[in-house]
Amino acid sequence: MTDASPKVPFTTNNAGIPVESDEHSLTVGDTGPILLQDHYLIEKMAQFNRERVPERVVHAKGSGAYGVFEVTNDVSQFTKADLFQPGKRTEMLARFSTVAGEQGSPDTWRDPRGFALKFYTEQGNYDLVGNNTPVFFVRDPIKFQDFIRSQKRRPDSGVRDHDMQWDFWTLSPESAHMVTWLMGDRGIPKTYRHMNGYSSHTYMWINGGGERFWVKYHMKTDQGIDHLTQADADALAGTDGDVHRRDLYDSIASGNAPSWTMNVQVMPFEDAPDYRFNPFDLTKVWPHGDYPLIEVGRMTLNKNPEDFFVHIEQAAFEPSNMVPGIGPSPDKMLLGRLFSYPDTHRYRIGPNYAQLPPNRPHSRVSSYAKDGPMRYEPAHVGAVYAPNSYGGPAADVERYGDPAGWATAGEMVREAYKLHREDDDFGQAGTQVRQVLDDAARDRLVSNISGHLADGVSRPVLNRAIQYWRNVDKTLGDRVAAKFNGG
Ligand code: HDE
Repeated sequence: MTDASPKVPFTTNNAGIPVESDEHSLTVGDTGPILLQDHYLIEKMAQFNRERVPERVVHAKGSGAYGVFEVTNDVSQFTKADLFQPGKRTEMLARFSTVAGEQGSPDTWRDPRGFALKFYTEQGNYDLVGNNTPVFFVRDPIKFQDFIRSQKRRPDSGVRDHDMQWDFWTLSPESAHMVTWLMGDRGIPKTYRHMNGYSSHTYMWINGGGERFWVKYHMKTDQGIDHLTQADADALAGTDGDVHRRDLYDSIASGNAPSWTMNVQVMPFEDAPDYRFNPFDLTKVWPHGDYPLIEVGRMTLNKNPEDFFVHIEQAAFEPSNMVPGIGPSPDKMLLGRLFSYPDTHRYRIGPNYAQLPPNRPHSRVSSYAKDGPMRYEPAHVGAVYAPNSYGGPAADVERYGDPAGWATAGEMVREAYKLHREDDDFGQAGTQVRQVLDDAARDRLVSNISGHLADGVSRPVLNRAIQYWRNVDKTLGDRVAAKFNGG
């Protein structure tokens, strides 16, 4: 006698075999011992114990959706990338996220937001894995791990600690520009739909004639930028920790598809060496007066994932997924990321993660990779080695031999970037405070900074933080100091 009523299908086990009951284990008599032969009971318990994959070590809490990218402007003079050619329409996946919080953390904590895009192009997946800020806290990947640990939990108490955060930031002055963004309105977007996305890094574009350009991407929300105040965010953290996840899902479900306009700033290849800032320093922006925005296209998210775990928890974004016409730049942080993302995916979801639904290309895959856990798509390449005389694929050096690189030479050193004439750690942060923010936004910035500093930051670190803000902008620093009896 199954539990299924006539109107629903009957339950099976994982092998597709109809099961007798989801209510009662198999026992001797109604009070007797449970029988080892109740393999369905065992399957249910064993499967349950293995439902978790390790969460992302950063960006664990997030949400995503599928959509489409449509080119709206001809940028073929700058890139031969297929997805950016006039008239092109490319399916895509986006995932938005916070950074420091674990999977169960509130959507409304003050934090940068991940803005990860995967374009299923005709030449393989192109992944643009950015944030909702155009800069980042550090400029060398060797410091990233330390930075993240300062934002997470103390090793002794296991709780987060503002003293750790400010200790790291005030000892790493290159963080000042990003911390100014973080402590401002962009640090808590109203929803994932009301924030911009940025490549942050500089990338290379190569056109059909082999000419190279440096570019920075800007994904400007068509919903308009909007934020939550610290007080509203704190309240929501207690009453609705998934508010951003729910908003994105419900908006798309109700047909209110959010969209973003993709723009790029384009720097001629030869401008880089003598530009006033180091154009590859991730803590710097390129003023739009130097290199204005050029529209490329529009991304619209219009399809919710059928299954959150399958499509979003297992989504694997990697900056190393760059298609012909797009390449890296000398940005040390980007080069570090080219290793880290595939490495984290192999660890988190297995070596064949690229075959999972959100990650599998929509174009032909002809790689010689084979076997390994959970592999289910054969290689279809006719031989298991290259070169071979059995019709297996061969790299087309003629068409794809350009390594999208740049000339380089020098001794092996461990040192900071050589400074360009306007490079420093506080200048662009100060410009943002004085020229980009209005009075109300500056007031909120002072309030957010001092509120964050007032929560558990020790006096020596607090003193350094006040000087850090005075270095950004003297008036701002004095206003913060005044909140602590003049500093
Ligand atoms: Fe990440 N970052 N990151 N990051 N990052 C990860 O990969 C890393 C950085 C960003 O929705 C991890 O899949 C290094 C900058 C996003 O699935 C990991 C460095 C920017 C996401 C990783 C950085 C980002 C991640 C952890 C310094 C914006 C979520 C889980 C060199 C330009 C993607 C994972 C998603 C995730 C490494 C810094 C954005 C550990 C080594 C800068 C949006 O591989």
